[in-house]
Amino acid sequence: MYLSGFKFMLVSTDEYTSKYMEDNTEIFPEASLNQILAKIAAPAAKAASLQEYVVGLLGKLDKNGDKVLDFNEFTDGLRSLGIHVSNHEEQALMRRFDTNNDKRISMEEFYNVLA
Ligand SMILES: [Ca+2]
Ligand SMILES: [Ca+2]
Repeated sequence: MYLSGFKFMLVSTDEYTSKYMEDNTEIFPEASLNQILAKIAAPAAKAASLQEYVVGLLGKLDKNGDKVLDFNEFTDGLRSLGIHVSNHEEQALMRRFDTNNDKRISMEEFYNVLA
């Protein structure tokens, strides 16, 4: 009886811990994500319009010229903007931008998140 009770407690602690971490990863990056988005959008203030800034920026970041950003182009682009983020934040940002979930960020998707 004691042993099975002990085992049960371990299982529930693990479940509690992973649930807690899941909840936390949802809450923690959200605030920092918005800060990163603000940094990405900041230079738009110097451009004629946000649209012009996004077109110019994606032109620079789109290394293979297919008019969309893949994950590597996106993360290299963040670094070239001087924005340093964790792997976790890169993933979260990619999910935020890639609204149709095709693993590519189109100009429209990029614009809509910053607008
Ligand atoms: Ca590309
Ligand atoms: Ca997409």
